[in-house]
Amino acid sequence: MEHKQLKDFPADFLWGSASAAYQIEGAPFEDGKKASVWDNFVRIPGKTFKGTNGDIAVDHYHRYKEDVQLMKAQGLKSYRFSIAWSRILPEGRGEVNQEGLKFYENLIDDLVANGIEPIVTIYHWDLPQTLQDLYGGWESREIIADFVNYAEVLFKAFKGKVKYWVSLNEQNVFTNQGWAIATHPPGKTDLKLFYQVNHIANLTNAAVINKFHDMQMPGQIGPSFAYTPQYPKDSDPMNVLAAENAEEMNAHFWMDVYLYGAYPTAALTYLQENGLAPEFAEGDAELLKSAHPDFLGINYYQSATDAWNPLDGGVGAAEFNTTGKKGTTKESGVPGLYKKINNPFIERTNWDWEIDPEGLRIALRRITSRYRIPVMITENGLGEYDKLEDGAVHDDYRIKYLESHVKAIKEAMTDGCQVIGYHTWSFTDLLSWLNGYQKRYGFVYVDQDETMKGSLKRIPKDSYYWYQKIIADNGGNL
Ligand code: BGP
Repeated sequence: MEHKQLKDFPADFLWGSASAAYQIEGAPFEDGKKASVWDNFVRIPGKTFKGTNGDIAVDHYHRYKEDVQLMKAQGLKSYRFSIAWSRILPEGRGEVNQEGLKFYENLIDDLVANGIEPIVTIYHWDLPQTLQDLYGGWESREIIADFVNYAEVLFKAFKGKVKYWVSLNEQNVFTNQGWAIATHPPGKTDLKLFYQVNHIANLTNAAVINKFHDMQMPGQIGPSFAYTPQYPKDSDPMNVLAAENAEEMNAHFWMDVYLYGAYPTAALTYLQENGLAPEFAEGDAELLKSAHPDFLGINYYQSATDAWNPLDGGVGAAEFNTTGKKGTTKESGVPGLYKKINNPFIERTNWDWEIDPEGLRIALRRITSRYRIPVMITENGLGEYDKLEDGAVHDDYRIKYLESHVKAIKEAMTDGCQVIGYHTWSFTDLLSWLNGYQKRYGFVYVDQDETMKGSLKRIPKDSYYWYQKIIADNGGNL
């Protein structure tokens, strides 16, 4: 659709930015916190880029006040951050660690006092190690009760102060990387287990959403899904089918469960045929159907393009580009379903992530057509090498990226999509799980190098000032 005029953003639009506990806080064992699975996984040689870890991260735990002041000065309306489960319940269950709770209470109070809406992610991947050891973490249904109990502690503590809650961050990413391709903890490659773990995560997500609604919490809750809309290589019907397969297996497979409480038909048939389908216990189907998120969080970074990939001689899985060398990503796919190819119409980052603002509009349109639910963009951003020159970072490439994506949202909203907020990834520079500190996303540069040394000084980049203006104009001046 081409519009003669684009709609204005609503006055209460949440212009925000985001982060996650492990990637910014540091202080992994302070004030009673115990290890999460990430505290240990990063110490396995070869798992992260140059062995980087979050021991210091960007020291947000000690510098949160300074960070909030930078947010305020920028004019941020909302800030999405996650809570580290093992700060609240060091062993995942049992007694609440009041000092851990206090840290987040202070942060939330500081945000509210400075006019910034706190948006809390309950789970951004840092599972308490004790629960992993005790029953295999997400591999056991025991996690459902433990997770709901942990969330209830947060709901009670922050009722009325926090209005927006994200249940699970990128369930599709942490289950896939943890149990299918071994790049996240617990580092397994077992497809059958991956689908079972994911099923348990679905049940957990449903249970926590129900808990929130049963407690009549003021506000809204929803999961954040990493959505990569799929395109066919061309109009060859086999390539169109390949893209349908990829969309079904990688998108509907999660979003249908969140919004309809059931797995999509073709995906489930495929899993059953291959002996991979999740096992349903009594009551599972009802639980999934009973939960209704208030909004859908979307983390959008890129689109993907697919071609047919035959069972016989097709391309299989490949490693990600964690080197930051453009063009080094190998072809990958699932034989019998699809293979991912380079889209010749789209630019790529140095990590081979496709830069496609139109893809965000397409994503929002598809969600609106299929699910008719308000969307909160919970992540969007550009990871690049940034250079500090004479005390400044001229990240015009990031401004270009973000501006084109904000415009795509405006167009989607003019098409009729309901979008309640936009959160860039990330506010300050932070630890990229697998790519260390060299792949930077922030509005605020942090003096910290790959050896995890540096003054940790905060320096606003050019993009910081660009967003300041966007917020002040309510996105009017694109
Ligand atoms: C998302 C995660 C974030 C963040 C981002 C950038 O998948 O939710 O935590 O890491 O991706 O990814 P990366 O650091 O791999 O570039």
